[in-house]
Amino acid sequence: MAETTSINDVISIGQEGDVALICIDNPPVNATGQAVRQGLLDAMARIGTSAKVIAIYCAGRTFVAGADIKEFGKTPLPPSLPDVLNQIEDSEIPVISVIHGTALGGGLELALATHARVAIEGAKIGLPEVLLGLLPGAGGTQRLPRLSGLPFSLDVILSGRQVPAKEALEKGAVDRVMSGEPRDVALAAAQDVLAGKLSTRKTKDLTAEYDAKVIEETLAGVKKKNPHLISPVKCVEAVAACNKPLEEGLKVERQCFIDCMQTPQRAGLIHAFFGERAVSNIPEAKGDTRPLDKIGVIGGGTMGSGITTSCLMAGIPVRLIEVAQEGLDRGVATITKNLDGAVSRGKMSAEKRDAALAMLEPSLAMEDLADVDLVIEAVFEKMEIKKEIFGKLDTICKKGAILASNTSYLDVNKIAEMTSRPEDVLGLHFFSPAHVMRLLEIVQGAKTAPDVLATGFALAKRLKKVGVLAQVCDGFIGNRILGHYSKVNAFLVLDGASPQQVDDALEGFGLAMGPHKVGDLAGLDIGYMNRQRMKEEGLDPNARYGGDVADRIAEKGWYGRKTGKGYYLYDAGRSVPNPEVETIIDEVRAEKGITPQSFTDEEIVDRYMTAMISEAARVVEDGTAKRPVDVDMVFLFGYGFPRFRGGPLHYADTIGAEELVRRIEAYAKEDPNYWQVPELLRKMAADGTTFADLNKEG
Ligand code: 3H9
Repeated sequence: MAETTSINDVISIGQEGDVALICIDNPPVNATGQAVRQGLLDAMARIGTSAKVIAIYCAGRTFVAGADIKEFGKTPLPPSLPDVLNQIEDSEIPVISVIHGTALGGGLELALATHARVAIEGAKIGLPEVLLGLLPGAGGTQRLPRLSGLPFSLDVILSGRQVPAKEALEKGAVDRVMSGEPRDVALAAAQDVLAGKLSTRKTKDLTAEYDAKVIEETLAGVKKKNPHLISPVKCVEAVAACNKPLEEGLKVERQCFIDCMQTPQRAGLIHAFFGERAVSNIPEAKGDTRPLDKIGVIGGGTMGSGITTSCLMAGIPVRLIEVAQEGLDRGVATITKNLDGAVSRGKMSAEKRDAALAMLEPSLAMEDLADVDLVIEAVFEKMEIKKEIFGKLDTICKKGAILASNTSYLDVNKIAEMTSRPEDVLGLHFFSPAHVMRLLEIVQGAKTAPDVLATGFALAKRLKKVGVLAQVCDGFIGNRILGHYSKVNAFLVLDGASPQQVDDALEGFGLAMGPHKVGDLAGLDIGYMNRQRMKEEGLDPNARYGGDVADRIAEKGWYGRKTGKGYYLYDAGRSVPNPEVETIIDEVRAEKGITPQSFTDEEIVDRYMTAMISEAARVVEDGTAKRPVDVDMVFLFGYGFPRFRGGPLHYADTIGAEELVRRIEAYAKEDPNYWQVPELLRKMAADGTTFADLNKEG
């Protein structure tokens, strides 16, 4: 084998006869950081005219997965990626690229700037910049349409999806699919170039077929689908310049890229990208784990069935326990329906569904849990029932089995006390529908063993969920914060806003659905039952009770969508505000002597978000959440918080602690019991700390 020469820490070159091989080795994903960019230029210069063809390939698990996202938001260091790629494209010596793993973003753009592309079987290509609030900024919007046409390019750029090698070949984005190790394929393909068996050309010399109507329709569609997002519009704007000479098109692309880079949406989406990974990048998630070869689920209701579906989809056999045959049959039917839905949405094949169902063992006997590695209890939310079940599990389950409760609010320590092995007990709080929602709160009890906790994270990973560590308290991270800020909806309605105005204002902020619509969807009986529970447990005597309107609606049997009536009336897929709710609101206001005031949409959003941030700050302050980013991910993956805002505490930093304290103090003049400044926020306002700073410390 020929010798290799290091250009710098991440780039090396080798020569085999007339072929020069450039290897990028920048773990973990060969991102095009400054050293890669500079190294590529230096390698090209070093090779000079000593070779007749140059092949670029990567070491490690993947081809270049994009620009180095960690560099974004900092002062850019030269050379820029577009400059490097233009120089590669301008090379008089043909340059080819060999893709294995994923060629994403700047990685695919590098390949598009070379003169031919070879994908290794199993490789995928994509331009996922839009998912980070950006657009391909190193020629992707100009070169892909020249190779693969407008409709395919717009689809790839706007969806951010990963395209399999076979499809990429069909669309002309790659020229060949081969099998083998990247270096071997690079050498073989380069030799084919020399032998005239693989042709090369400069992408910039090709003309993109242009269709103004396609651009127009795509733009209209994008604005309708994502009215809040800036980058999809900028993507279309940049692609629309692909009929200009490359240099001009690249200038338009550059400007669009810079416009996106400066938006808070870019910062929010990149926070979400790293946050998703940061939540499990903690010592508690690492270390030894226990086996997860067979799982028991107790309860075949919506939650139990969803959890079972999720485990089966991940290939883990499940024993599902119910007390009565009817309940068990219902559970199996729900699981079958969930899996059928996954097939019809293209998430799994019919064969995989059949294999998943074959791994389900329904049973009426708790004793059948004797050999499972993990039990997830998902029964009715009553402490007495849970205690009874855990007492029984203690006598049935094998030594070392993990006993988990899917409780959404209750004290995991009290549940653990019912067993002789509290170290094996933890909370695994799934979100409905459990086979779809990606959040899993992993609740650490006072005595939970480290390997039990780490197994919770291992389970999240196997189920492709985002596991977030939470400590015990009423509602853990998410429901505790929800319990606090949802009162603001009620207060806003009591004080003068209509449920629809509150919903519209918050949808304008980016929530997929306003809180009253969510209530109608989830069932208004659930909130009602929870308020009754809170009453039984003794409310804060000074608290203003805002639940009267919601209570009266629920007491009429209007539970939302499932009864066709709630805050809205539902008929044949359409909904309109329920006029009878207006009457109820008027009655309650009159009884309480409230003179309605008017709120702007901005005031509604400010109050709602300030309430959410206040409780979120307390959750960080008392350690229920490890860091602000953990709260953010709970809201992105469990509560439909707009991803482009990064999460409530990332958003809080855009307002600033000082302003938040000022707002709370102003609202406190109306209701000093509800609006109280969290100590953490007061301290942050005084010393200028941000939640981002706390993430770094934590
Ligand atoms: C772009 O290219 C802009 C250009 O158009 C224009 C420029 C001018 N940078 O996900 P994983 C880290 S924008 C820095 O767990 P997997 C990640 O944080 C970019 N770091 O592995 C993690 O670190 P840690 C367009 C990155 O196998 C580690 O790598 N490209 C980057 O499940 C492993 O990641 C993208 O958006 C990066 N670009 O998935 C692709 N990517 O171990 C983004 C990853 O410390 N990346 N890291 O937690 C991905 O989609 C996935 O990481 C990938 C691998 C599919 C590649």
